[in-house]
Amino acid sequence: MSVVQADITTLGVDAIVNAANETLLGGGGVDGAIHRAAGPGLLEECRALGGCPTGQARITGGHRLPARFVIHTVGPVWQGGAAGEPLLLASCYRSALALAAEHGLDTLAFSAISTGVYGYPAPQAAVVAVDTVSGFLEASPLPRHVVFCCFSGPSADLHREALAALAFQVPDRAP
Ligand code: AR6
Repeated sequence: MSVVQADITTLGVDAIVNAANETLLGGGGVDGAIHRAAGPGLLEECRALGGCPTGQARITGGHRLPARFVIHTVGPVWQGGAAGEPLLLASCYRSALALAAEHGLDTLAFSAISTGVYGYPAPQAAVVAVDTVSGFLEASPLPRHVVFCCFSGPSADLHREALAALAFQVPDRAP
């Protein structure tokens, strides 16, 4: 796992993960940037998918992006934290990782799902992201590399801190 501060539409990875909405028909934020960079073929492919429930993920081609695929996931809208948001956010990461593994993908870059328009507090979201990805990678050979692609410096710092905190966790298995 690594952290980069970048525009996710510039990354030449196997797949980038989009923070979409349930319609999968585009929007603002990273979703808008991905659709603009990918071109109209992406919207056409998304239309055929018929939407995606919160916490799940769908895969499309990358069209004009340097990434070969886009995995679209729908994060929870933050409602205070007692409406299942952490479980739904973790499910987004796991669903995207499972699709990447199914498609034999090596390198996957995540945007910080739900932390923009959907209002999920960025520090808590970074911990869910890093812990969930770490747990998945322990049990699965693919993907081999996961990049947390952060748009801002503070977001990148939060993901680096969450990664550093992993190193201090006591393993829950007996040696
Ligand atoms: N590259 C990487 N990260 C980005 C980029 C980019 N080009 N642009 C924004 N971010 P958001 P959400 C970061 O709002 O909260 C859309 O309208 C941004 O700084 O894009 O899951 C959808 O259609 C933030 O940290 O997604 C939905 O309706 C993170 O991406 C809704 O917004 C996510 O912010 C989804 O909201």
